[in-house]
Amino acid sequence: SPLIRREDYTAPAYWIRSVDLTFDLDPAKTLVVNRMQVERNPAVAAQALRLDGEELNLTRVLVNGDSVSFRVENQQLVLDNLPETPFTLEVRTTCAPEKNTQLSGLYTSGGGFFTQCEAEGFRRITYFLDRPDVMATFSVTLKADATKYPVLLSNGNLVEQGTLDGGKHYAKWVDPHPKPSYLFALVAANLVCREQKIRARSGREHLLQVYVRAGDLDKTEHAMNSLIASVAWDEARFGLSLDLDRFMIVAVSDFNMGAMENKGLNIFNTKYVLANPATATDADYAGIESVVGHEYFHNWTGNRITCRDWFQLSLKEGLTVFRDQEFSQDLVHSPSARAVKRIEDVRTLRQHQFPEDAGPMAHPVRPDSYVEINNFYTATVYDKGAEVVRMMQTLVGRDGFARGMTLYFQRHDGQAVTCDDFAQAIADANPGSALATHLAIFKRWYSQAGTPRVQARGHYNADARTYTLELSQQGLPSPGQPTKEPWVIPVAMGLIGPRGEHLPLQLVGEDAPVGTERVLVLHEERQRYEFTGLDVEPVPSLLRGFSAPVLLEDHLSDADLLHLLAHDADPFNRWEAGQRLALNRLLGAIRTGQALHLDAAYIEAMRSVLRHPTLDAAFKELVLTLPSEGYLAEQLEEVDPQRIHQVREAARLQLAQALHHDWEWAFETHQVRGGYSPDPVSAGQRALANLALAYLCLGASVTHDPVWPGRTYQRFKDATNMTDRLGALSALVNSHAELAEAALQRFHALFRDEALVIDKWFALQAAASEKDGRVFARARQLLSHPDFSLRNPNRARSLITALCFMNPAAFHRTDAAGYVFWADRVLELDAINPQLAARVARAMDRWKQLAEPYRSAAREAIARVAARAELSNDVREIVTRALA
Ligand code: B3K
Ligand code: ZN
Repeated sequence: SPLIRREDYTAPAYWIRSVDLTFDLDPAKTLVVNRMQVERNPAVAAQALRLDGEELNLTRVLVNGDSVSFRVENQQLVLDNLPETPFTLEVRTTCAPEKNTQLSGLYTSGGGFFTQCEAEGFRRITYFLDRPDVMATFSVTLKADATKYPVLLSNGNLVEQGTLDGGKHYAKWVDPHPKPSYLFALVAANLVCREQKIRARSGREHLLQVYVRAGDLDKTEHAMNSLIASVAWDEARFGLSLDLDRFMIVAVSDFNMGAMENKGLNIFNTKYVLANPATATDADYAGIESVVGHEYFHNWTGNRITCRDWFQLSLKEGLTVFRDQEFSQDLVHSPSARAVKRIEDVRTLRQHQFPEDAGPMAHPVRPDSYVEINNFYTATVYDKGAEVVRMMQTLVGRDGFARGMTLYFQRHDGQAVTCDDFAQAIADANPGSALATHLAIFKRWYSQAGTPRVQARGHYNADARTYTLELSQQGLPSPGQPTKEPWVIPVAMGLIGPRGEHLPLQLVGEDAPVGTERVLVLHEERQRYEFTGLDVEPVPSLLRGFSAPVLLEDHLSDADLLHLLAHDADPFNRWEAGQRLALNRLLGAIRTGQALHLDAAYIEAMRSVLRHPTLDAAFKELVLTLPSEGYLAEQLEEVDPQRIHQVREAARLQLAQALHHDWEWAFETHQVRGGYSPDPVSAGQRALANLALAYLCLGASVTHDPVWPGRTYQRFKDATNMTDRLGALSALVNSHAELAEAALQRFHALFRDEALVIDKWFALQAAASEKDGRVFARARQLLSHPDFSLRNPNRARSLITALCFMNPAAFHRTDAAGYVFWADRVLELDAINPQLAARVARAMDRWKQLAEPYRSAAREAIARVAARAELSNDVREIVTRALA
């Protein structure tokens, strides 16, 4: 299957201006009548019309009502000798939704019909120019059995509905906004909805609806509230209002990813809609808020302005992730709660995007080539893409960025554009800004893969009262990119004095200090900054708020880090200092092979954060959580996952023991009374109480004192919300307490009918802290549990992703059984759902980093998958790159 290259882009030879679709819906055989208004694109040389199609049965082709000759070539429908003037093309096809296990195109789930078209699923519904730069207005008529499928939905406005013969009914929907085919959607199912009318600032009324299965209506309040908040936020922050009378969200339980921003008809994985206190955790509530926001924000960034081609994917995804991150931050009011969200986002970036950017799948934010576009919905395109947008905002300021967005919409509303167009608009709205000045260099963030390394060295000259900071940058080779040029790197920074004071920042040549925080813009390989007027030697606080997605080597000592942990005004860097202190200790023990001993200075620093009178509980929980095994692995040249696990577990145990009384205190003092609310303050208290409980149970696993496991089991039984119940269960399971088995059984019995909770039950067991191979053995057994299935993506992920991605010590075994498990699942899944199989395949991305015997065994497992003849393009691309 061929490599598609960005530089080969050409405009389409034809435009499709409008589409009229009629669906006669039947699970075994759905008839699709597709009438298109087509015209030649005069800007392109005359040529045949080639419409994309996949797994379709073609029954008829008419041009202006007459049958014509046609051929099907490489799955495309090819038509020659077409009229010079605009014409009507009618194509009739059938497809089999119930056989569509890939969940791309039109498929059935829980007895209803649903669609997923991005990126190239529309061609599995009908023949079309299935590319994002072809935008058409859609009118859609759905016909289906009235009893089985009482709800019939598509994009836009409902213009007609009625009954038909044979127990059927129909509905006709018209979407006034031209859109690319990837934004098409339909739903035909037995659903109920929560609805709410809202009045926008403009005075326009909108109907908001959340559709779910009949038993789930009591789990839709939070999604609706999140949607209402999203509409208000986009108006307030960017002046963007809803452009439709009706906006619908539909939940479906079989779905390949989180959700999809189809125009006016967002289709969601149930995981990102359904929540009530009994079934959903605080993290679930937060996830729903950000995904509802994300899909809603796509209405402007993605739908009104879309991508010219799929290489520009980050144009909509990076920007929309940035917008949903800002939305969640703006919903909370304290600066520290904002910082907590930022820390979580950075943790995700480092956990997923940094390894991606250092491995065989490394690619620029705007990729240069792909085999299967679905493989490029990546952490790089999404999360690094969001960081690129965030850096633009840092360089032009918040108001400047809002001006840039306004210009972007003035210039490009209704168009399919490129990442260059976006960056140009932000820069043009901010002439004289660092972004405008260095735009060409800045855009290397779109073209160069890999995480830049930034070195910082400071020198204090007491006689001259100056502090010299030298910053340099370097990029390592990545696939297809042996050398790198400098990036534009905004470094937000401050200088902290010996008493914890924030020193005024005045560079040599400036008349006066410019506050106590500023942004240095590194755009050359090496730059020096000389700060003046300093009577004391400062500790630098660099890259505040993680102002650029880089690896910083600042050569700070332990004493410097302890100082920042105690005094930095920037909460992100305060957290970072705590993580660095832990990293230094853990990496030291991992590298030398010596036993870990956490020193008194570190323990005391952790104690004073935990006991701090004013810091937020949520922030404390983040500081007291050690860097993950995956993050530790990324810091090492050669990775022994068992050694990492051993050392990290030793550190956890020492924190459990040394801070025993502090954990007891933390648990007792962070109980949330009253009804459940997912607000950040109560969520933070629950998070800290649950962390305390985990440490208390861990401590008890060596003392054999039954008190805390007993209290934890009681709390598990009495819990009135899922966060506390799952927290207690997790504390028991992860400390291998005797009561864990009883609790697991009870949990399953309580929630046997709640699919999303049963997913948690599988995931908790598969991601549990490994001990003597028991967790792996359990995970393998769970494959044959009656509730397990590879056909439902959430369920498949609950076991496989939890084991292969989230549990390195259970997965990487000296007997290679984890890799055998992985290869078997990838091959099984590939026959059902290649997109999902390719995701799972990426668990082996970093195999070259592994020490022996893991490395050879991993290579063998990947080679076994690659050797399979009937592999999908999706999986083949991943394993080929891994072996390259
Ligand atoms: N745009 C969709 C992702 C589609 C993935 C296709 N494999 C969801 C989102 O990013 O909002
Ligand atoms: Zn998106």
